[in-house]
Amino acid sequence: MNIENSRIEFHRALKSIPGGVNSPVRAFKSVGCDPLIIAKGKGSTIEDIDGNRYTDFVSSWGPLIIGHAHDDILAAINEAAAKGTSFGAPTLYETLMAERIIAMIPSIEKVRMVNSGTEATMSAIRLARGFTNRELIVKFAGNYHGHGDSFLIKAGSGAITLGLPDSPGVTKGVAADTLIAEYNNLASVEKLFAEKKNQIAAIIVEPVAGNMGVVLPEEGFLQGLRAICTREGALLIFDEVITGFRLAAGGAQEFYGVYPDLTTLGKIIGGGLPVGAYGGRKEIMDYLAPIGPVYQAGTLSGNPLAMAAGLAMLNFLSTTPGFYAKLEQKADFVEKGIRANLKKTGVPAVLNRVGSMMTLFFTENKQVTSYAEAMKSDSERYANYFRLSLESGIYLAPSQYECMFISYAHTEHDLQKLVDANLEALKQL
Ligand code: HOZ
Repeated sequence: MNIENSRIEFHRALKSIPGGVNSPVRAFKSVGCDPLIIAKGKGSTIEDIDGNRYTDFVSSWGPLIIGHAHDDILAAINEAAAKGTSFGAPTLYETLMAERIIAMIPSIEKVRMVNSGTEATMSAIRLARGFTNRELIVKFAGNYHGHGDSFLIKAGSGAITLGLPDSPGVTKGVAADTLIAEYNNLASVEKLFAEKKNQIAAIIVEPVAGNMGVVLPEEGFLQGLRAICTREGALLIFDEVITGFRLAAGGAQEFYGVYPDLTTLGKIIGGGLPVGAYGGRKEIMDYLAPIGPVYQAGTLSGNPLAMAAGLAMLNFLSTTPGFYAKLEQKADFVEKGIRANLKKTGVPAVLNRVGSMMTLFFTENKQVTSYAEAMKSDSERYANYFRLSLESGIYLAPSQYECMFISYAHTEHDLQKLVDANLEALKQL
């Protein structure tokens, strides 16, 4: 595989962009090679600037659930762009988007659009603090909620990939307001509430952890968080930036039947354009300015291009008959294939999957249900696996601690190619 142009261009970027990238995991640091510079994508395939083609299982880290450059999304963006790209004033697109989100996500009665998942989570905790008049938040080790200061404590995603779960630059004061509990461990949450009676504003959680690799909530975990919050007068925030519109039309909350007070959204909702949103119960959302005292704003919030792309995306998901059943079938095919390969080769690994998100953890452990278990994975082995997969034309997340996403655009041929490449790579590990 010739990747000379990618190499040259990455080294050029290193001179003008910190680490050569605008988001750390993209630098491929933990997989021991230089990143590919991507030229274009269509459907399930991406092409680098050397002309190499790969079947893409990163899907822009989640947003592209119907593949790259989908015709409906391109048409919607073009139509919106022709009318103007930003007004800093209300547009009809925003109301249509809000109405669509409210119709799809069960617990959302009102919603505010922002520009990224990070903005959504930062705003949601400010709102939770303002509404409850309490200061502390509980987050889970290995969960990732974007790069807001309050969340860069035992953070997942690029932060664990690069060994920076507690970032310098976060003040001691901010760090002290974030309490850390263990995912899938209700006792660790109860302990914090007992120690900090009437001081905790909210629990924020990825209902399915996707940023320490995929870790599923155990039976009763989400229900337990709901019960604790209700009992203690704290708000439950589901960070559905990854799971929203992915596990089901109504996200993880519909999938598991547990309903938070606030939900944060991003990724799929923008159809591949930068967007985020947070929403929830009316009485909480009406605590936001201009009708309430909690401030949050943004020049490009509700941007017409992003709204148009997102509406086209949500329209596709909700009008395509059997969309989620078909996605499940595709993901199930991959799961069965990889499990059979693991059996054949005897490589010790755990495959965690729910719906179209999964992670293959290289570990001697029998299960991965917690941050501690996820961290026991052999990331060197993953790096090797990643490079072997790339050689076979399969583009995976360049980190053991991210998800592999199956999209609606993946064909039977793509999925078989993935399973075959997986077998070849396992044999060579
Ligand atoms: N934080 C993202 C993955 N969970 C990575 C974003 C990117 O590098 O584009």
